[in-house]
Amino acid sequence: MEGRIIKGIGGFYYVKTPDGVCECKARGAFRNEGVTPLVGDFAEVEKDPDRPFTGQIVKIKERKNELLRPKAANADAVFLLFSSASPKPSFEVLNRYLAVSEERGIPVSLVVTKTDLASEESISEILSAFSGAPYPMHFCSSFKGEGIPELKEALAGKLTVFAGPSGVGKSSLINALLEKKVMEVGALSKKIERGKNTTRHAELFPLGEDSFLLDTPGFTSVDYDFLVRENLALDFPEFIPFLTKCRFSSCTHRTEEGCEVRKAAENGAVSLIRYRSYVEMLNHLYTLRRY
Ligand SMILES: Nc1nc2c(ncn2[C@@H]2O[C@H](COP(=O)(O)OP(=O)(O)O)[C@@H](O)[C@H]2O)c(=O)[nH]1
Ligand SMILES: [Mg+2]
Ligand SMILES: [Zn+2]
Repeated sequence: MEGRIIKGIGGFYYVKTPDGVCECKARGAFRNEGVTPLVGDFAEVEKDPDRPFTGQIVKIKERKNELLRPKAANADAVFLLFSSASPKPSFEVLNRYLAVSEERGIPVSLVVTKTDLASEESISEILSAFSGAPYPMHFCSSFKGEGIPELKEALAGKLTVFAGPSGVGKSSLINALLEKKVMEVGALSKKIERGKNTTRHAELFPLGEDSFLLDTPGFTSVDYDFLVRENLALDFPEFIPFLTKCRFSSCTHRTEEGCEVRKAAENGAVSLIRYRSYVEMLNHLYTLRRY
């Protein structure tokens, strides 16, 4: 029988099958082959004929992607959460995350949280920061329930990763969507996290039949040193129509004369904030040694 691994703890894997969740061990052969089952894996399960809801994982289907923090497989989408206030967004960090996501090939949607705290000014700042960027944007408040039904629709049929800086409300939003408290909320980052789910181990939370939510620990920085500087402009998809129009084919889109990307940023065709993030990232990549 086929199912999906939704949790792994202490050598046991919990596989959601059409018959219910099955507690499984991985077949010994996996360990010899160096394959560790991951949350999100599609698995073939052999049920134990003598004990209901227990079995063995005998096969893992090929993965379309793998995530590291936490370890998980086969994500269909990322929700990149940030708040308009408390904490204020760092567009720099968000743009780094978006550029890295372009390389991973997992589609990202932006989710602005805590709209109950938002001023009109902060919302228009966010809209202008991402104007022209091809990422769907949602607005929500877990406290007020605003935007929750629309998010449920956007999540349908997918495994969605909830990512974003600490304290933006990832765990709160998952609780609001599931209408029960599955995640611990609040300032737990400094303490030793134990007990209830505190975003340390990976666990998929089913939302209805075919949607799954995965919480992740908050990030404060994004490592992008592995990005190739010649390709960086492609990781800002809204720049692409301008790239071939620059005067010089070797244009890095910084200070060169006749740069159409810079011109687009100056006249508002692309976001100036996004453009500045690009320049800063590229300057950083040029400071790295290449071997
Ligand atoms: N005003 C307001 N506060 C929220 C909302 N969602 C979460 N918070 C608060 O923001 C803090 C961080 O929430 P949490 O879900 O733990 O964020 P995480 O670190 O991203 O998982 C907590 O104090 C929450 O009570 C919201 O919609 N509105
Ligand atoms: Mg959390
Ligand atoms: Zn250029």
